[in-house]
Amino acid sequence: MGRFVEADPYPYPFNGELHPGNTAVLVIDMQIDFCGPGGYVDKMGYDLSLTRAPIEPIQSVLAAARAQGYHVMHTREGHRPDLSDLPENKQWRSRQIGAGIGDPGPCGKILVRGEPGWEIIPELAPLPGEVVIDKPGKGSFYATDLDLVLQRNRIQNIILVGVTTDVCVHTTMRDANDRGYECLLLSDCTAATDYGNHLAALKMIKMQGGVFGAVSDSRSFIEAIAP
Ligand code: C5J
Repeated sequence: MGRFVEADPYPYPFNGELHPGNTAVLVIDMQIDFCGPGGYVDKMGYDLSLTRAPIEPIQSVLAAARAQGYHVMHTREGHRPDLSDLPENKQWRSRQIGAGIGDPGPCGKILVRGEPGWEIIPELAPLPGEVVIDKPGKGSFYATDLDLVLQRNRIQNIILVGVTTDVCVHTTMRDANDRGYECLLLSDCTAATDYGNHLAALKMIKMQGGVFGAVSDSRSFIEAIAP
């Protein structure tokens, strides 16, 4: 008798082994730069209501997960203050849309570690003792020790929430899947800067019998982990 989350295209996880000892909720990039006024996404002119929509559902998931003793980990996208880890082409492209990474903005230098915009939003602030991974790229494994931390904690299942569905969340999910982690994305706990991209990203996961894992929502996950 395993424990499963109602999910699409299969009940998650595949083996029914869902418990606090082997499962982490990974909160991706819920930073002011992605969902706060004056941050990177706002400077690019995208609709902040899209990237703010997951805040409440994530709060509910974290409360339930923490109450049951599940691991909760967070990531922050950002570059060193001297920008020595910022690829020239990434900076160039961001400047084309008026939100140059490393350039000054209303929330300090955009996507730079230590600046106000780089902070995780207060509504989802990590609790003391929760792992926070600083990443220079879109994926959470690239140039970080996330894999080491997951291995040391014997994590097999990753529950993905955060922003953006089509960029950092998807890149992380694809990479995690290749590394053998069993992945679940909670659709109402993620968002993209374009709603069509959000839907397309969800669809991609569910192809081929769940090519990158499965998709569910906050309510189903909370129900499944209830004692
Ligand atoms: C982006 C992210 N979209 N966290 N970053 O640049 O998805």
